[in-house]
Amino acid sequence: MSNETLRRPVDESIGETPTVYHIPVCPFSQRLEILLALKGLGDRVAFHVVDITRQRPGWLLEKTRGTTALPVLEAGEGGVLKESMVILRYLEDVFPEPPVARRDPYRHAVENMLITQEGDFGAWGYRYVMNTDPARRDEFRQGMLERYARIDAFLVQHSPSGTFLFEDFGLAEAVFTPFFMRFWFLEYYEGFDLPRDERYARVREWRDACLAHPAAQQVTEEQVVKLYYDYARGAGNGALLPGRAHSSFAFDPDWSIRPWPPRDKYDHDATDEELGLL
Ligand code: GAZ
Repeated sequence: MSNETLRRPVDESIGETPTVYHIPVCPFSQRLEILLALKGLGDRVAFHVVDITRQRPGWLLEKTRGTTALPVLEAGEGGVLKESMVILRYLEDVFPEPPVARRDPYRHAVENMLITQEGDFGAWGYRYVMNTDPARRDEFRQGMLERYARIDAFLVQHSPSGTFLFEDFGLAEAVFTPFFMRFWFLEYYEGFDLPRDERYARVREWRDACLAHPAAQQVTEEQVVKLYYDYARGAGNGALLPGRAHSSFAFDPDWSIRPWPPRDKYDHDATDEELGLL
């Protein structure tokens, strides 16, 4: 696959097609894909894939004025928007039907309250998987459980009898589901899962329903586990580990033909060959 291909056909009749520049399997861009899938509008936005293991092309740095974090959206009029939550809300405004965010002001405020937890929740899970000190594993596990318990308490307060926060998969679900999927790497590399305990029962129900939703199937557990091997060894964002010539985020060979990486991240450095990267 070329690193600069449009992944979806763009409807040429729409002169002002917004374009998202993104890293495949990035949780922040999956939010946008989920929102568009929920609206049935996947073809109204072009997705342009950027290879995180290479230097950003100059034309992209020009658009972003030097920043490298993705996704960014180039709106039809040529303006550039950054930050996934900003882009998500922009797409909700541009394509209001069917609504994904709640229209009722109180309900919208409730979903926004839950969304305020996303940064801390995501960052903790990433710090956990990137930890390389076995002595700190329990601290990270406890911290992850506390964050799940906080979401549980929120759902028990605002949605005690529902599955989703409101009647269907909405904005909060689009925001959190990509993290629930990335956290498959915690199951695989850290043996972490939510204990079957009352304390996590409501958030478990929410998570499981989010994971199963048809609009949120852009990535698989196998893909996450294989691509995030280097993260599990402490190297994020396509960085190279010592002794390695290829990042586990490389596009080629495709993840689907590589073997599953070793689970024992603390006492084994897998080689490029072992990871099927040669
Ligand atoms: N706040 C931005 C948004 O759009 O919501 C974050 C975007 C972002 O971090 N994008 C990453 C990127 O483009 C890819 S996804 N990085 C390349 C660059 O040059 O900046 C998440 C973490 C974390 C580490 C990595 C990631 C991640 O914590 O998924 O916490 C949530 C990066 C240590």
